[in-house]
Amino acid sequence: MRHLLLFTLLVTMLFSCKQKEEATNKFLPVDKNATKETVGLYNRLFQLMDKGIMVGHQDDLAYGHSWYKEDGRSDVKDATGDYPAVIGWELGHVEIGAEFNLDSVYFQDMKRYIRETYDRGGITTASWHGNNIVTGNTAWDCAQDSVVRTILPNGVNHEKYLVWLDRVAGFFLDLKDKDGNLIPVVFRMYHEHTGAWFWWGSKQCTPAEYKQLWKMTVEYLRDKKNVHNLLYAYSPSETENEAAYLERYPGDEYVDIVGYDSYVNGKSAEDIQRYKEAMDRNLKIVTDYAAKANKIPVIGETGMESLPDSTYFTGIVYPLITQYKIAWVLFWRNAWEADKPNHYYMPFEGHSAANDLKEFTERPQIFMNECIK
Ligand code: BMA
Repeated sequence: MRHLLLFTLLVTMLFSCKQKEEATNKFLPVDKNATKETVGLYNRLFQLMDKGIMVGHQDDLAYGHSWYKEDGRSDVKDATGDYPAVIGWELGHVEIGAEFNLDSVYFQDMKRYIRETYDRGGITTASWHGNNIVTGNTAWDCAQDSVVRTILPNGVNHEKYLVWLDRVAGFFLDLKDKDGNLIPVVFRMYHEHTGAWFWWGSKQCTPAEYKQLWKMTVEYLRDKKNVHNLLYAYSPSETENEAAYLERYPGDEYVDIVGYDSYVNGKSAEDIQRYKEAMDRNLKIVTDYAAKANKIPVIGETGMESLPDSTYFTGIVYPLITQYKIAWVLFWRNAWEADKPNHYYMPFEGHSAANDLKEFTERPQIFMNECIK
């Protein structure tokens, strides 16, 4: 009898452990060979999303308003006492083998910041303003409508572009934790493509070409370069409706996270009203689609430059985002460059919106790094 009881207990334990594992890793990313940590991150995002919304900030650890490279510093931490839960990085110029990115962040430093974030339980996402391969100019050189075509298989720049992707792959494959395991990252590539300001934009390539570019990139990184620590995020600029949102969508087989980018352009009441409407509309588009397709919805980029409205966080952002279930909202960078004194999207210590950000981050539904540890 005792043996039977013991046996039943063991079977129950085994069964419940299995159940737990299944429950935790219910969702599989587009990379079926994704590392355990990457699958873990994907599932963690689904779980976190049920509880609250994470705060993200671009380049948070590398520099801030009027400072550059001070270990442990963060404008957000100075203003609120904690690091953001999500930190965004920019890979632009990694493709040409540069030592530092287009905003002067050394890739070696970036890798260290990503490790620090991971050790703190935080989440990393990366954008990529890669150069225009035809002209050698920046991502914003969008005068031609044929750059993407030259990159696709059989295009004149295809082989050269694969070398660029090799370097992107090399960066991701060099992100290791202290035990040598790859650190998972959300790769938000070819973003704002419904606008026409990058060489991969809506006037620069056809929907079919854009989709091909996306698929080619995923397949090359995943299947040829064996990069298995990525979740792929699709993030157009704000759109009018689901059809427009999906016009260039490469398909559920190629996307893990669905987001959008939207900013307050200006500071008048009309500008703010327009932003509120665009945010609300796009939040609905991404959350509805994410629910249908089992994806993670996010706000890929947002903000109000210089924060002329000192109640932006509690007065504008909070009431909008808390009506929806999203994983995070990422605010754009606080430029360190002397010639960009007004280019910041998070308050720093002493800024008139600093208390508002603090109050926002202290609300139970809003998650900073400590909340997700
Ligand atoms: C833009 C601006 C630029 C920056 C670029 C890439 O929105 O912040 O100054 O170089 O993003 O990070």
